[in-house]
Amino acid sequence: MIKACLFDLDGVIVDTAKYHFAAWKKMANALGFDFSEKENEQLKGVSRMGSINLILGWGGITLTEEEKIKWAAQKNDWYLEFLQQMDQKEILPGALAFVQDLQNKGYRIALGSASKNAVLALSKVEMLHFFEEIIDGTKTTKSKPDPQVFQMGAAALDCDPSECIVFEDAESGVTAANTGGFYSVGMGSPENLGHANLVLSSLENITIEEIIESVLQ
Ligand code: B16
Ligand code: MG
Repeated sequence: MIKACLFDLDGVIVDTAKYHFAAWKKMANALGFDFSEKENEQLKGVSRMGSINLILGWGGITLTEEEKIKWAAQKNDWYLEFLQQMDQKEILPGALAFVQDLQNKGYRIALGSASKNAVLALSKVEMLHFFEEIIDGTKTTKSKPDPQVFQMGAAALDCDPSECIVFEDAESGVTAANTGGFYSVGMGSPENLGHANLVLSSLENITIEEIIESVLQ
């Protein structure tokens, strides 16, 4: 029996990827190089320090650990400037109504995100109150595809992974869910999310009952 839904944040509830991209681009440009939107796709679900390592690799730049920490903090300041301007318009299509419906029906709801800014982003779009538990980058020690973030979410809700559905837009996030024994719904394209139990392009025009029927079969 499904009791809970665990949601990734960026790419599932809100589209913060465009702000991460803009802030990382600013850093790359300041260091004298650029990277593409296609390369940016690879950063989805990747932690802050994991992201800077990938980006510096694309620019062929070597920095000391101390310099990396300084640039990652600068990127985060730029990212926070974008976050401050966010409002409910940034919620991805269907996400608000879907989560509201889950709450009305008594499902447990938690967040499982790599971001250390998850609480702020959820507050800006006025969705923080829906989430009973928030497991984010301030609490985890292992990155997706490790299932830790979702295992912690399930444990906090006192549910078994087999009673939870994970909603994820990143390939590594779907792998994390599957490895942890969760049902998985990939948000995006079957091209890279084909390993999910179900792939959806958005949370619009779909009910939790339809999703459960599909993932359980
Ligand atoms: P922060 P998610 C992830 O969010 C983003 O997809 C990824 O691009 C970002 O680097 C990561 O959070 C860390 O974010 O710098 O705010 O701690 O998809 O796991 O909700
Ligand atoms: Mg994501």
